[in-house]
Amino acid sequence: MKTVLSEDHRSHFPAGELYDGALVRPFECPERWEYVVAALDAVGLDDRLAPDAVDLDRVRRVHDPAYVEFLEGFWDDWVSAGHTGEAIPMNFPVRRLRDDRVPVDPEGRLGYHAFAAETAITSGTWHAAQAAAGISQTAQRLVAGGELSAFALCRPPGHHASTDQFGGYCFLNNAAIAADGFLADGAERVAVLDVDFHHGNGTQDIFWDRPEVLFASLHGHPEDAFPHFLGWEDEVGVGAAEGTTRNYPMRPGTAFDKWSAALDDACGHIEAHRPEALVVSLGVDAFESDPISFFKLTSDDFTAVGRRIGALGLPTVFVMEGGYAVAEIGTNVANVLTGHLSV
Ligand code: OKP
Ligand code: ZN
Repeated sequence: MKTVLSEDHRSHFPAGELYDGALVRPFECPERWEYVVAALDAVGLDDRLAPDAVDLDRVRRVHDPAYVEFLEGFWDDWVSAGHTGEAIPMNFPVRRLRDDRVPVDPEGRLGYHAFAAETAITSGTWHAAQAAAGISQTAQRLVAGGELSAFALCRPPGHHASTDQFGGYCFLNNAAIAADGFLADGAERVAVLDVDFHHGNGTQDIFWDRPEVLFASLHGHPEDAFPHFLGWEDEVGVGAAEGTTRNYPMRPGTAFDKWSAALDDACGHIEAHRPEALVVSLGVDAFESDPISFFKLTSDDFTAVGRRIGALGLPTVFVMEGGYAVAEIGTNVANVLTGHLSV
């Protein structure tokens, strides 16, 4: 299995994440990437590939072109307007405010295109977000070209990014871009399995009305966990896509017995969809000592996760999402990938 990666992720690392009433060092930090690379080396997963340049036309099949333009031009506009610090969104077009008008002022445009306030935009954010999307596209191209699997080591992550909003550390939805890439290359059906602790609200939004894409997500119940406002079991998709969204919200303390039963059920739906390829949103924050999550998976459980996904026998792109127990993130990712390869 090849790993697609680049150093460009380093250009996105905000000085602060708004957390507990303070600006703290972001949980989503560059060492995450380094721990993953080291752990892959340790198990001999050392077949590496640099990404091709991002194809923004394909990105615009998944994201609203106006949103892509916002991300591309925002930092210059922000600085031109006299701002000197990082851009943290602080007000949003929520209930009873208008979302049919896009403000002109950069602060307004920032809130218009965001759904949460923990995620800052910096001078290097667009560079890193584009690089991550290019990594995901390159991994997808490898698998579309006949490789059995590939790992897109993306940073920043992507599954919270919707058609036109950033948040939850995500800007471009790398997994959705890969899934859509298979369709653009001629596949009729594809599946996205999201095992990150958090609900993949962005991916769900992007494929909500697209029957070709099955989206299944295992996550902390929205009553208890970020992103709080999507991810209930009764969200199943709309119109011809009804039944192609499957949510498995689970409660604090959930361990592998319950979690793996949900995974089995999700895998059943994936098989029934008969996809030509699978994209896995690979967050490892379901880990027992993740600092911002509440599931209880062990490092060994992640090997079993990889084996279960491997049993599907599908061409698979793994796309890196979350995981904030930094010292263990590498082992947990490597365990999923070696488990997958062992099948
Ligand atoms: C991104 B990914 C916890 C606040 C949560 C944002 C978490 C984003 C997770 N008290 N803040 O899905 O791993
Ligand atoms: Zn997560």
